[in-house]
Amino acid sequence: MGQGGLPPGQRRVEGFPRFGTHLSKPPPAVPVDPVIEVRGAVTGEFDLPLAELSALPRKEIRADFHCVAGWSATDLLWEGVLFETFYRAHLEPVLRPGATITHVGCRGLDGHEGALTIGDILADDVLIAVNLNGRPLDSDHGAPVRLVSPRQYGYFNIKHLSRIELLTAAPPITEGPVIRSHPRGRVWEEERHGLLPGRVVRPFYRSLIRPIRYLSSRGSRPSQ
Ligand SMILES: Nc1nc2c(c(=O)[nH]1)N[C@H]1C(S)=C(S)[C@@H](COP(=O)(O)O)O[C@H]1N2
Ligand SMILES: [Mo]
Repeated sequence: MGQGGLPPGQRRVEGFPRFGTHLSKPPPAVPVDPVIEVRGAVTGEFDLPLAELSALPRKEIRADFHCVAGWSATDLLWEGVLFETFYRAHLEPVLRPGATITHVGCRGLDGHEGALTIGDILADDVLIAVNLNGRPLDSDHGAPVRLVSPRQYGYFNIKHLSRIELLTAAPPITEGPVIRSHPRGRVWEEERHGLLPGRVVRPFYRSLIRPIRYLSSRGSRPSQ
């Protein structure tokens, strides 16, 4: 175990900074009638209005949040719909007959994306989160909704979730060998990197925290 009950190689930060591959780009505007685009191995692709989420039961999760670069925000309270509940209600009934889903590709309004294995995304603590600490998600943290998978590094916790693709095979690797994200990114296994042991890349990733935090805060929009 790492510092103070954190996963290996993680250090606690104060608060919950905006951080991401978006760097200093401001968060995307929330559409007037947001949808989740459902694509891939379904009988017919469709756009599901986010308003439909409110018909599903809500769940609260208290969890720490771990970025692969090495910072952790602790004791966050998320509220939303369990991804599994959403999957059973809206995706399972429309799967292409005979298709075996191995991964679910998720994408945000800003284009950030990642594919979780079906087992990881159906875990009992993975949410489509609507609220953070009792308030609607602000644009820094993923408005209108984001994926929250506390046992995986931040890069799988896709903000501004707007597209889901049901996949029958692992997606092709598009990153180069240096910054190669691990295909599962489980925090307790320290799966930081696709090719190198997590411990080895710690110092390099850690050196990215300050510049990325600085840039990300520059793009931050004051919350309403
Ligand atoms: N849409 C989107 N989601 C994203 C990112 C991003 O750039 N765009 N960055 C990821 C990374 S690397 C991290 S560490 C977390 C940071 O979440 P936060 O900004 O709410 O702290 O968001 C993740 N989800
Ligand atoms: Mo991250």
